[in-house]
Amino acid sequence: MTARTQIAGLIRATQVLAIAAALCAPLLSLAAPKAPAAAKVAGDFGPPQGAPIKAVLTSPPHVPPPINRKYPAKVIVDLEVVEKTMQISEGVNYTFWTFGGSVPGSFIRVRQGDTVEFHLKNHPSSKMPHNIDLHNVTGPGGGAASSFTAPGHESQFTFKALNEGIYVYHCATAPVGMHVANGMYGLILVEPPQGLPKVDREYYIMQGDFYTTGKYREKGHQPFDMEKAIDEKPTYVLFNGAEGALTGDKAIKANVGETVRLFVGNGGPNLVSSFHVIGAVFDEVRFEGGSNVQKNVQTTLIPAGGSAVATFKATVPGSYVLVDHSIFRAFNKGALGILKIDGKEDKTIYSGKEVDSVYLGDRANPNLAAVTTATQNAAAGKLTLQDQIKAGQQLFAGTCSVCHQANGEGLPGVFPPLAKSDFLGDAKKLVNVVLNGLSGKVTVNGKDYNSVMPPMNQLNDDEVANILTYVLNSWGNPGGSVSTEDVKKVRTPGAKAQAEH
Ligand code: HEC
Ligand SMILES: [Cu+2]
Repeated sequence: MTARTQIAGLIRATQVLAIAAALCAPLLSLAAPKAPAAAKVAGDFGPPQGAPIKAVLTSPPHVPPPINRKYPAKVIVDLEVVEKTMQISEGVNYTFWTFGGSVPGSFIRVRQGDTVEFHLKNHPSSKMPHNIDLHNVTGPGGGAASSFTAPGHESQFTFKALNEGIYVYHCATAPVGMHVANGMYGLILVEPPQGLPKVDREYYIMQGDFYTTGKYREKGHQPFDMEKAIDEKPTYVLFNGAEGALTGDKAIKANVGETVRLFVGNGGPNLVSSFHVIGAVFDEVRFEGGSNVQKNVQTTLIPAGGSAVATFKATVPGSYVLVDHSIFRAFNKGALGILKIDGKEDKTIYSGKEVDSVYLGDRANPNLAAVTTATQNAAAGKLTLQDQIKAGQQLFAGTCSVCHQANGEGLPGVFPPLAKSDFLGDAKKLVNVVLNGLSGKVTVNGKDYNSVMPPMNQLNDDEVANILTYVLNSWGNPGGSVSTEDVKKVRTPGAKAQAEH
């Protein structure tokens, strides 16, 4: 340690002491009343009043209406666990375990001081027992200990909502990670007695990571992969349990001038989320779902098993992309949604001209139905050239078109053309370019290019085959087709070594 750092250390130590002394008095006086009493409004923690009320539960992205009640009540929550197969991505099915039939589970909204009588049912068709741990519950296991429920059974427990805030709930039945990874989480909002400030729109968004034995977008029914889950290597990172849950027709909406409140949770089980809306600043974030407000936030960190409330004003119309800013998750694992703001442009704030494709690529149009059709027909042994071309066209957009352009013309001196390219040779050579990339000098139609095409090996064999078939049959190219088998041979390391020798 040098003399200078020693002195700096000493100064820091004395500063800390001084600050501690200054803080001591107020800390002591704060410590006297118990936590709930600080936010207490007369009578709010007394016995429930009036007739029992049945809680309104909503599936994402919807949020139950504000409570607007002036007294604490007995609130009955009826939640049923259902194990069901749903689409996790276009043409990809997954067997989710759900609270209320959706991932994330039903949104629950109560008022601070309410006495909540919780009924957890487990559907008779379930294969597993389940329970619930609500992070706002003060008591062992957050309710988990009292709610273990076998298939076809129901359990009941009661808790008082002592703390206001937005809280995660989740299943806590062993193996806990597996239950959470299968979608068993949701949010419960405990409103303060006076309610939350009024806004125009409220939405419910929850991130989760998913682990399938097949690769990203590999079609068909995909089982859970325990090994990937333990290694924390998700195949999908998603908002609201499915790729496309918040894009296209399902985008969340607002109008210019409106205030939007997002209740954002992160179920995990493994990843923390760097939640961000591209092109917007959150005016306020209640970070970690707690009572403090941070203003003017670009990206808010949401821990696994944590939440946040982000509020902002819709000012400029257009499509705003919701992402986990750990950005490969957004573009290669699905963590992407859209908030569509309609209304009049305000040129003083933004000049206008919206180009979806800057960020979205093929995700601007989430409908990759032709890709699914091609995969299904291939499995059934009746894949046609037309199926391949149609699927390839959808995949080319946003994958290859970024560089080679939608019309295949490329960009002079930078990206060579694919339209009427004299480079397009046999299938093996083309597959090699896509899977392994290309660098160094190449001559296409008499012009030299000396640049780098990155490997596109994130595409699966079907996708590469369909894209290349589309390229071969477009823009006056000679035709022909590339099969999944052709791609498989080049991808297999042994085959590749052979091809190179
Ligand atoms: C990031 C930009 C980029 C993307 C994306 C890209 N390429 Fe390329 N591609 C290039 C560049 C640059 C070259 C020339 C490389 C060189 O100079 O060695 C090239 C060369 C090629 C060639 C050989 C030359 C020609 O024009 O015929 C083919 C075929 C090709 N790319 C196909 C594709 C296909 C199919 C996709 C989509 C799966 C794709 N590329 C995605 C940049 C890209
Ligand atoms: Cu469970």
